[in-house]
Amino acid sequence: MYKDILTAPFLQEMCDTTANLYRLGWDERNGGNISYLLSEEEVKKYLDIAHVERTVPIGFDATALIGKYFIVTGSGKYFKNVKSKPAESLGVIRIAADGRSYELLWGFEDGGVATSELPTHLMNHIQRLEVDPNHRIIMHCHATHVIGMTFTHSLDEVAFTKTLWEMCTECIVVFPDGVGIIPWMVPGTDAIGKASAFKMKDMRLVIWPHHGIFGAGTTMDETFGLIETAEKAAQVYTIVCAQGGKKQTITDQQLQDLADAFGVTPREGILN
Ligand code: 2HA
Ligand code: ZN
Repeated sequence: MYKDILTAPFLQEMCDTTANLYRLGWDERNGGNISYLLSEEEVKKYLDIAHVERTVPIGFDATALIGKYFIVTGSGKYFKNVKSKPAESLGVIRIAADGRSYELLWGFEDGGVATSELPTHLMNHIQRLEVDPNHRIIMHCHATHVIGMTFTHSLDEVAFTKTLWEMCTECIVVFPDGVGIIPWMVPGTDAIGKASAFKMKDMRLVIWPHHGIFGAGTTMDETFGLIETAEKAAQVYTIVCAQGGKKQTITDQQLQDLADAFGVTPREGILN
C-alpha cells in the first residue's frame, strides 16, 4: 500500500520552506512560488502514478520535461497557509506525453491549478537541467531588500553583482556566478519565462526588477540559502546607504583572494 503523502519528506520541505519565506516577509498574500523536481521512485511510494485527477494545459511546449514529476505551489495560494492546508495549496504534477499539459496526481483539492509562474519555472528547469543534472528546485519570492535595491541601484547586472559581493564576505563564495537581471516585464507570461531561463544558463539567481528574485538549486536548503544570502547582502546595502554610504569596502583583490581560498571561479568581467 501507499504511504501517507502528508508524511513525505518532499511535502514537508515544501511546507517548511513556504512557512519560512512567509515568516521572513518575502511572500505576502499569494506572492512567491516553488517547484521541486521529484523522481518517479519517490512519488510511487505515496501515489498511484496511473491515477490522474485532472489534466491541465500548460500553454507552451515543455517537451523536454515529458514524464517528469514536480511538487508545485498553487496559483493564488498563500504561503502563510501552505502548512495548514497542504492538499489545497500544493499539487504533485507530471508533464503529460503531449508536452503541452500536465497531469495532476495529487493536491489542489479545491479545484486549483499550479502557480501562475509555471512557464518560468518549467523553462528554468529545462535550462538548469542542461547545465546541471543534479538540479531540482526553482524558487521565487518577493525578497524585500532585493526589490528595494532595484529602485536605487543601477540595474546593470555586473554592477549589481559587484555590489552584492562587496556587502558580505561570503557572497562571492555562495554565488560566484553572480546575479542575472531581466528588464521589467509582465509576470506569468511565456516572455518573462524565456528571459529568465536565458539568464539561468549562466547563473542560479535572476532578479525581476521591482518584483522579486528567482533561485535555482539542487536542494531546498541550498536554494533557500542562495536567496537568503543575496537578500542579506541587499539588506546590508540598504543599511550602508542609510548610514551615509561606504567609507571602505572589500577590495577586488580581497574578493579574488576569497574566491581562490574557497576554490570558486568568479564570473568573468566583474572584478578588476
Ligand atoms: O504567485 O509571485 O510572480 C504570485 C507571484 C507572481
Ligand atoms: Zn512574484
